[in-house]
Amino acid sequence: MSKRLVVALSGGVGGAKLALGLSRVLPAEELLVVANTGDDFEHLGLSISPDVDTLTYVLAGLDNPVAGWGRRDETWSFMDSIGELGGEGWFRLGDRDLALHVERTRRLRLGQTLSEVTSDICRRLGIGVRVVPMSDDRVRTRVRGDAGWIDFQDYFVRQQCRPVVHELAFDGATFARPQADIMAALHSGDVRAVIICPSNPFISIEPILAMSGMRDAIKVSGAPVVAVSPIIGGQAVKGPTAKMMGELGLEASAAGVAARYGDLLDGYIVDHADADGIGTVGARVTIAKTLMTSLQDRETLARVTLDAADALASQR
Ligand code: FO1
Repeated sequence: MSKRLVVALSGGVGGAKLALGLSRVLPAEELLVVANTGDDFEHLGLSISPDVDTLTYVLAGLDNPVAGWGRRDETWSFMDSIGELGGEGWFRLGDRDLALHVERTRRLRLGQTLSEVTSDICRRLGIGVRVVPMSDDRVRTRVRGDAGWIDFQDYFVRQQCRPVVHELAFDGATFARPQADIMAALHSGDVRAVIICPSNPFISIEPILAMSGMRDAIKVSGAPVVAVSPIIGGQAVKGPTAKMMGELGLEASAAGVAARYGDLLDGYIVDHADADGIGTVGARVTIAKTLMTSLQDRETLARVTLDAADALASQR
């Protein structure tokens, strides 16, 4: 039985782009996307899972192509009214998006797990690929700024990433159990590749890797681990990656991200803009166009990443 399952780790908008590319070049049953849940929070009495929802909307073709998060064709009546009533309007919930949060919250309160709810919602939205929250246990990314510890969405959305980041913490990660389907896949012996999508390594990928047993399971899978750099030309395509790296005293570069992943990486896909400075990272470097603006870009980068993994596997 040749190794046929691709396990992708994803968070945020950049990760979802590559996940879409992978979903278009692989049969649905050969792709499992692990969604970061460190960005989750309770807001307006609702359980919000932004990275799960971004993946869901992108894979269902329902995403807002401008923002990258939330749904297209949105209306904002709920937000208008919440403002009138003195409620919190800083975290924008469109009327269609709101239905997902309300329904998920209802089911969670009935005792369903986040992965059960996610699986049913993906099925109802016609998604064949498995979108699996990294854990059904609570993990929360927290940021220590000058004013002390704050919740992730407060940092990222309410304060628009302005606070200087002195430290990050993933509350609950050491106790959280990686979701069972993920661990079963990684222990199946059938994994073709583990792909780390071009997400912010700190806020989207590290919460996944911080869970006890996750790094070991990736190693035990025997699959080549290939990451796509989220930095192009020393800048993040979107979001605070470069700013955060500088504030955490790390080199805000493609090489800096590879160093952060350490010996986990076998392959690393780097943009042409960073080819010269990449030097000798511990992984085999492939130079490619990593900026994804078109659907074709997403598919091409997915193929490049899979080819890099297959080349590594053939040398094993
Ligand atoms: N990001 C923003 O910058 N502003 C928002 O108002 C906002 C609302 C929002 C609603 C639902 C959702 O699933 C995501 C949303 N995001 C918003 C994005 C979200 O904060 C980030 O995508 C992740 O948490 C980090 O990648």
